[in-house]
Amino acid sequence: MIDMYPHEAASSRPGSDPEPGETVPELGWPVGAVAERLGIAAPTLRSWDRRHGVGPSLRTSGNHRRYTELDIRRVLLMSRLTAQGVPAQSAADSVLATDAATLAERLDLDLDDPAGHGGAVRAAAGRVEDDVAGAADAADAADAADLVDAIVGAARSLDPRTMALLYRQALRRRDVGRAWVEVFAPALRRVGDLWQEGRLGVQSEHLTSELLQSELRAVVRANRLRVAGAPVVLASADDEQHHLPLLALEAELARHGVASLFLGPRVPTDALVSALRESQSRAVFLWASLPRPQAEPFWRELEVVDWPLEVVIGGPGWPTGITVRRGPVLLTRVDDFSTAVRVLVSAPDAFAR
Ligand code: B12
Repeated sequence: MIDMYPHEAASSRPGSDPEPGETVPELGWPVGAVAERLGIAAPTLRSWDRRHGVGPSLRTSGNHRRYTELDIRRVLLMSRLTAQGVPAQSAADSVLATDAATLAERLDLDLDDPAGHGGAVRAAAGRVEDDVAGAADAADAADAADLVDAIVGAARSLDPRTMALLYRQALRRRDVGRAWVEVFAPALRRVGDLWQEGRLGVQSEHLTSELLQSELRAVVRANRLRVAGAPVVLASADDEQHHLPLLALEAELARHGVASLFLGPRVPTDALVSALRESQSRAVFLWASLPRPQAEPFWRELEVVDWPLEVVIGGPGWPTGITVRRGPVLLTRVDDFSTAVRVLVSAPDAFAR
């Protein structure tokens, strides 16, 4: 069982039988105890209560806050959502609209393993869970390395539940950009290398990427209402099947309030240009993992573009030395995730009114 409340066993809690000599809080948990238990600063807890209504349902006669177990679970969900980049008020709306049973589901409290299997990978996930709940920021680097190891382990043993939990762990303490750079991309590269060396089957690679897609899409969904303005079009180059970096970008752009038109892989180049025109997009990002020809067909298609358009290319497949500067089209090559985000976020919205 992965213990979502690592301090719980050592502490007394309302409604449970006290150990001899234990002091049971009479009404519920005071804010300081909740802060310590969940690793969330007390001022943050007070602010979530005051400003967003996610707080204790009880007060002492002296008007001090007292949290029940259910309140604490709500706070935990609030902290996960905000860590994924959901604005506090939207997170609070979602938390307050969730009933107790669904809350338990959303917190993955049912991660019991009655068959007792899962072995080393599940143990690794448990360790990571404990670390994440209790450790300080300084532990992040080690934590990221543990997560990568555990994700690769879950890929090898085709264990989707553990893998989904690990992805969520990564997103709980980091925004999606950091989670991509520190955890997801390194794990993908390891999985790719192991596949190339013949030490892991392609089914593991599929599982790793399919589950990651659904977690990244959850971040996009959670931020959907924040985005506005002319979109950034996200696509993979021509017949390129790899598109996970586009999903990570879509999620991170959404956190910045930038709209995306996610077209994914295998978009015919003429259809891509039509989409650019119809959506009056401010920029297009093209991903290539596999080698692209120097004479990229898409460059020719761009000749019809007569509005200011930033074309950003990324991924190891692009040859060096590409320059395209045709009228209003500006082509930029980026080598890492954060530069891609910076360039796309600052692309001028020529159609803004
Ligand atoms: C997941 C995956 C798949 C999935 C794709 C699912 C999906 N929805 O995307 C599936 C299983 C479908 C797949 C298929 C194939 N794959 Co594949 N796949 C991968 C894997 C594991 C991750 C891909 C990925 O997202 N990479 C993105 C990041 C994590 O990695 P990166 O590009 O190396 O990152 C560098 C930079 O790009 C930068 N960076 C990282 N993130 C970001 C983000 C942004 C925005 C920017 C700008 C930069 C940046 O940092 C890194 C440099 O320090 C890679 C391994 C790998 N190393 O990429 C293999 C890999 C790309 N695949 C490979 C191959 C060969 C294939 C297939 C041809 C296999 C086959 N025979 O069918 C097919 C491709 C078919 C096609 N027409 O496209 C090879 C490519 C080798 C090559 N250079 O030619 C790789 C490298 C595996 C390997 N080690 O050999 N694959």
